[in-house]
Amino acid sequence: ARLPRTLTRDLSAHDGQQVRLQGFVHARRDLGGVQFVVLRDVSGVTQCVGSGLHLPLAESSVEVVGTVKAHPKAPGGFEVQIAEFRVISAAVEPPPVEIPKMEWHVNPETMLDYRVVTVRGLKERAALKVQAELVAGFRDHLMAEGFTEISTPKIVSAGAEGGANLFPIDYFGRAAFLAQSPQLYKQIMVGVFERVFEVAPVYRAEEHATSRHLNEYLSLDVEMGFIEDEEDVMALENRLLAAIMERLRATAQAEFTLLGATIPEVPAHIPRITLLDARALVTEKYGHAVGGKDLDPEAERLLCQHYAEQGSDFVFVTKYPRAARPFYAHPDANADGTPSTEITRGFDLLFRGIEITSGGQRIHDHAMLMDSIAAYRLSPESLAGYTEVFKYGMPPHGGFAIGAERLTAKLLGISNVRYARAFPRDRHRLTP
Ligand code: AMO
Repeated sequence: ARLPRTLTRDLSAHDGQQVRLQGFVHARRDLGGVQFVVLRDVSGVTQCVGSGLHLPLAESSVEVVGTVKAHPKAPGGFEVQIAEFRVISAAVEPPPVEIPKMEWHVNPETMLDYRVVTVRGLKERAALKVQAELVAGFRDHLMAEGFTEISTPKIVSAGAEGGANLFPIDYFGRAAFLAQSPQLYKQIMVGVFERVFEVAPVYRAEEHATSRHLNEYLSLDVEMGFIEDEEDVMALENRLLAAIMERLRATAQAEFTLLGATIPEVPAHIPRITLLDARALVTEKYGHAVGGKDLDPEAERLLCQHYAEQGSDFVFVTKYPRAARPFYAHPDANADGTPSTEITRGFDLLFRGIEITSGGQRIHDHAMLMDSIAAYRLSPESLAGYTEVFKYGMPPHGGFAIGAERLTAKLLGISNVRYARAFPRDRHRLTP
């Protein structure tokens, strides 16, 4: 009978036994009388030694049958002495980059040009593995809290986050756009399932090249009905992040170790500060004059530095002004209970120096929504398909979206969000 396949990470359980491994030729060395093959499978790498072998090119896929021997100097502490060696699928030419020798972020453009191969690198794939576990943790926790996964259109007739940054497309002769956010649809689906989430790419026609912007990114979206106010939404995100980090501790510790990163503690109560107080704090404490109506990237960095000194990698910035939020943001209440014309119940979450989330309570009252659309000078006709549902008993609701690549990059200390995506799209990059 054929030996079942063993993964390289399980070799310690087979010391002295014969195993069958399959994987890729990560590295190879031919010393004449003896040949070394470092075999890479999904779980790691292991050194295999044999003699009289004709080694195939690097990145060929191969099968090894051999005996496991403890070997303190080998990666993983074990080596496999090859009895049978078979090429499953031979590489037809040497890879453009030597995968084991490539340095993280050295010559990033070349690495991205050859991404179909460089993405096989141990660190490259570790970042994607962490993201996969993070997404699984997101799903699991939300489902445990009674959320239902939805799937909303990525080809849409109007923008959700304002007119800028939209990619126009030709939809059988009609004007259409790639979705910037599932915002309006996830709100509509609150009327169906009350609590919903979506994991899907969204599209932003950002023209500027920064280390934090992609033109296509994975948006982790949440929307929850029957809330009291945005505090319920922040509390949910706090629990969700704690659950995600717990999952990463259980499933991705090896990837964090490989990348020299640590999984953060999520405080039981993430600190909150209003936007106005945050702007004042960075000005008073760090002498940084904040431009615009929001926080600029330097202000985000300084605010996070302040909270890191107090032991939190996370901070919620709350009570955003209306001028810095889209039309659907719910106004905050004045002291007398009337709706504020200035301040919303919108918040951002900052993590290790950067915004990873926007969220807040949304307008659910039909008349208030129509007034807001008028105040923002948007076309009620283009939003009619969305506003319709607010005639039918929409409950108070709110939610948020996490940018998956930003969270992954910051978790792992990766300097550019492009390396937190298998095949990033930026202004100049449409392939691979
Ligand atoms: P916002 O536009 O702030 O909010 O986006 C939410 C989060 O998505 C991430 N993000 C990006 N990541 C990579 N590249 C980009 N170009 C990019 N733009 C945004 C960030 C950001 O915090 N509908 C609201 C969310 C909500 O209120 O539920 C929205 O889309 O991490």
